[in-house]
Amino acid sequence: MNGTFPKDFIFGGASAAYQVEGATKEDGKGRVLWDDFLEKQGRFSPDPAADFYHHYDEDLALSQKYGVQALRLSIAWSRIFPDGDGAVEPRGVAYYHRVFAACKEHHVEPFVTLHHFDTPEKLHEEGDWLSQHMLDAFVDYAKFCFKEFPEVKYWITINEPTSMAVQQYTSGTFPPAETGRFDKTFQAEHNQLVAHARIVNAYKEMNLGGQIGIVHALQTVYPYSDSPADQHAAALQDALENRLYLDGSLAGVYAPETLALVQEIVDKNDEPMFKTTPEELAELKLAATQLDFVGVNNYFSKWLKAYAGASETHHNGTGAKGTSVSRLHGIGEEKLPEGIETTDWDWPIYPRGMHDILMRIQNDYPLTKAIYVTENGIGLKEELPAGATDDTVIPDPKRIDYLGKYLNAIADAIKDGANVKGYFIWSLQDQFSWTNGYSKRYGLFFVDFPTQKRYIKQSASWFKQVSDTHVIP
Ligand code: BGP
Repeated sequence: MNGTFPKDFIFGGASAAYQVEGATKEDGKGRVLWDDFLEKQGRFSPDPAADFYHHYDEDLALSQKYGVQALRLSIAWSRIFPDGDGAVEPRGVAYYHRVFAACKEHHVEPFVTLHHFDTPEKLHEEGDWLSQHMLDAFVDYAKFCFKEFPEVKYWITINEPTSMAVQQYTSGTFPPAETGRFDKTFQAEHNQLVAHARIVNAYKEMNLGGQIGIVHALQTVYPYSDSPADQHAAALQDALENRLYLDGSLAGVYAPETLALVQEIVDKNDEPMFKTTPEELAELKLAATQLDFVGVNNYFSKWLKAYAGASETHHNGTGAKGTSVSRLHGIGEEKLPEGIETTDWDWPIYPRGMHDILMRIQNDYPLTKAIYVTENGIGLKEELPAGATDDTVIPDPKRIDYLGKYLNAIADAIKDGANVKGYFIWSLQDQFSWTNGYSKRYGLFFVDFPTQKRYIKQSASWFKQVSDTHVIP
């Protein structure tokens, strides 16, 4: 315990436009893939979320007060281009200028994601990441942002290409909610990497002096046992969720062993392999040499057991502990070894997995210049105590315990040679969760959604101490 961090290590908070802004119908914002999907599902609405659209100044003031030195936030593409391309909505552009000005005023450095799961509806209907028009429109939107917002010095192209593709086409928890389509999953993964590479290469040509990176969801995958069959299942799951992306974005080339694992998955599911062109592969290669940093989102790890049956998944989106199921045909079955604690949403708490993924990037992807942990945190069921006043502090000892363990794992990785430059807690304030709604709270700041009042959690003061001292208490 008592890990320490280098003096220039940044402590930040993280968010995403659709999860915090609310105001989804305000100031000409265009519709996105989620609007219809959530309306039809009828479980929860993206409005008001944390109403960051109107409360950004308050949240940035709290950030400054509680040692949050940087904020990871995303631009809602459809606030700027309501249809994805074509006419610009000036009110959306003006809003982000106001947000970045407030960041400056409160000494909070913005790290800005261009795509965080919120494809404009028209482009989604054309096939989302499977459509070449989507790729072109995304590159144009990115270049527009680079020119329009010189106040931003840290850009992130895409948030979690893997989890977007897997949830859209394998587990079906994201729109268009298809299941078991590994061919589409891999094609969408590759296409996102191509779009990412084009943007990195364009940004470097524009010579704007800032930095650009990508953010990956990286669940460390371990075999359930030492048996060769379980080890192979882990390798297949790792190829699906981690390896293809890491290769494509950090090495700039898909290793033959990675492609063999992907081929095995699609063959076993009678589906075609994803397609590439020589031009795309050259773009990936160039981008990997120019990338400034990689963001790692790590919350949990997975254990894989061999499995020969049909694909079967159940997403625990309510916090009913023990209900998650993931068995994928041609890959394997997730099974938790004895003794590993989980959250109410069945996410295994395993700080060692954070250490291992950071070391893997450092050791296996030598082109990587810097690593940021761009998301980590714990979702909890939390309530405002009856009779709460403005000064009420929400106790969250479980979060402090989780953060302490994961930060220690990061400090250990730094000691072992990983070039980790910063940590962003998911999340800055309580937010709307894509598949879990409003009951899974992650924030340092509690948001009472009906009144939009903010309350401090105990973890915020703890976080300030870590940020001020760079030592884990
Ligand atoms: C990441 C996403 C975030 C956020 C987080 C927590 O995958 O980038 O947008 O949602 O996970 O996930 P959840 O809200 O499902 O608990």
